Amino acid sequence: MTIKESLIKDIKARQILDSRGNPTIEVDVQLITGFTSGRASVPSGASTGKFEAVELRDGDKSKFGGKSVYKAVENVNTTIKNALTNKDAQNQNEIDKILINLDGTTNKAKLGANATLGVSLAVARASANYKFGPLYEHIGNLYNCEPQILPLSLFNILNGGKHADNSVNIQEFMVAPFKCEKIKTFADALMCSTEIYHKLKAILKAKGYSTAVGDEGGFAPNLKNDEEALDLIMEAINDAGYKAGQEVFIALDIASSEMKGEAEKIGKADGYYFWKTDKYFTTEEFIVYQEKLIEKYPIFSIEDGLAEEDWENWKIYTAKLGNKIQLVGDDLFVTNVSRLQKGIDEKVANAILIKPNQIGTLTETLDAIRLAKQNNYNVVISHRSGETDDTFIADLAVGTNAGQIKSGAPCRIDRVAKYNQLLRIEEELEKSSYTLKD
Ligand code: 2PG
Ligand code: MG
Repeated sequence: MTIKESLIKDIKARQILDSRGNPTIEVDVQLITGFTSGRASVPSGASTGKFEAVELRDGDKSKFGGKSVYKAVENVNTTIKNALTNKDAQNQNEIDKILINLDGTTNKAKLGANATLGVSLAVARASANYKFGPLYEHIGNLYNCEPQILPLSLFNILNGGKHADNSVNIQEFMVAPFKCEKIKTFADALMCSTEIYHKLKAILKAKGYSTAVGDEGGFAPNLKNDEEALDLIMEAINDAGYKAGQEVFIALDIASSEMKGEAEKIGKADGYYFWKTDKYFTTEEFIVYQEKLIEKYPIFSIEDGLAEEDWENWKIYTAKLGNKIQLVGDDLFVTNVSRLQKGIDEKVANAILIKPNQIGTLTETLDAIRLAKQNNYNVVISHRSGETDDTFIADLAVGTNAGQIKSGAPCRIDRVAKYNQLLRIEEELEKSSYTLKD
């Protein structure tokens, strides 16, 4: 009998650090065949959704302030390793099923979604390496499509909310270079975003504002209000020689579950609160506020415009704005097919943010992408605010022809590692197109 060479021989996890200096998990999967292995590490959020799968942390205040992940590492090195040894890495479905069953909870609370995802992604890498092919191609096989779309990229150039210690409430201000005469490829889009980024830096400097950056590499100045951030971005787009609203559009992640939480803290059962500038909105006012922003600025996408449990208002909000712009559910859907299905059934949002660590396995991530696409919801693959040097999401975006990605600023290696990987993929693909729109 010959032994199949793609069987898993060994799995080893370790604790490493993420971009915020917090511990996270890295996993190596070794196959029977000589030198074939795969490595993956897991990112971590700051503005995490209530319904995300569980990120297992030790909670021992004497180590990394309670943030160590030794238990998740141990779960990989014992329970998971025992269950997956001699299983075929090429069968991602079966591997992920074993992980899901081994955990046995609906939110990966037992083993930790950080443990399961690290293994799941490392298996996919080992399998791609086994075939001597690129990861995006392997993902294309799993997803059943031919990878050829480089994603429309949402570059985060100004940080606020829980990602920066400044006066800006909205969490992410992003620029999206659309396909046009000047921007034909992902490489062009990356150049465009860096040019805008550097112009923004010069503008901030000239106004005497700070040019220090937040968690995702965007600038984090203290501004008069959130609209000033949009004014400065408009100026930067213009200074860089691009036409806002024709060549470059703006995307926001309001991350409004945070504003809902802050409203509750000041005793309001309804509404949203900009806690940094002490401005309270009723839900109705908050929707009107966003409508006005859309009228005034070339905003094409708003993520988490309302909070994760505000389903009834989300319906009204989607009915009002859903035919004008892209409305992305992040905390709302948490890469979870049940929550996405509820959104589809109730006509809530029209796009989903995909973060593999919100759900805990690659197969479940692909299921969420598939369900979204089947129902004409746009798909935005996303990093987390705490990142590693792992570039898996770049391959995931192309491997599923997802259409969009956000990976932070065109600055700081934890962010640009993904964009640099997209450059390599674009160079490698014989047939490729930047974005779905021509
Ligand atoms: C988000 C993300 C990534 P975090 O809200 O979309 O930008 O932030 O990882 O902190 O949840
Ligand atoms: Mg978000």
